[in-house]
Amino acid sequence: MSDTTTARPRAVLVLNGPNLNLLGTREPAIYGHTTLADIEARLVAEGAALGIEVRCAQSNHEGALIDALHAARAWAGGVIFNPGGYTHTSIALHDAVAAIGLPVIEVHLSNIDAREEFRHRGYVARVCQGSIRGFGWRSYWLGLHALAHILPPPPTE
Ligand code: CA2
Repeated sequence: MSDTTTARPRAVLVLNGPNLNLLGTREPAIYGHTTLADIEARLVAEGAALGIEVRCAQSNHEGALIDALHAARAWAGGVIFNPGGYTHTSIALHDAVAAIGLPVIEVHLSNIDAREEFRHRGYVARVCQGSIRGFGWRSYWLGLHALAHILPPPPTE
C-alpha cells in the first residue's frame, strides 16, 4: 500500500536558465533548431503519457531560478534543470538544489565535457540525482523518463 500523505507528487518542474529562451534562433550547430516552446510542449505531452504533470519556467536571472526551485517544494515531486551558463559559476544554485530536498536532474543540450575547458567545471550537478548531457532536446526527454522511475507510480484502477 502506498503512503499518500508523504508520497512525492507526480508533478515535475522543467526549469531553464539564462539565454535558453533564444533556442532555435541562434547557434543551431550547437543547440539545434528546436525552440524552447517546442521542447516544453513535447515534455508536457510526454508527461501526460507518463501520468506526470509538467510545468515549465525559464529565467535569465539567478534569483528568479532560486525562487522557482524554492516554490517547487510546494507542488513538485522533482525538477529537470538546465542552469545554462550558471552551471559553471553558481554556488547559490548549488545551495538551492541541495536545500529543496527534491530529486533534480541536471540536463544540457550540448556535451559540456567535450566543449571549452571552462564548461568542464560545474557546481549544480554535484547535488543532483544525476545529469544528462549531449542529446539536444532529448536530454530533457531522457530526464523526464528518469524522473518517471523515481516518482511513485500512477494510481492503478
Ligand atoms: O548545453 C547546454 O544546455 C548549456 O546549458 C547551454 C548554455 C551553456 O552556457 C552551457 O555551458 C551548456 C548556454 C545556453 C545558451 O543558449 C543559446 C541558445 C541559442 C542561442 C544562443 C544561446
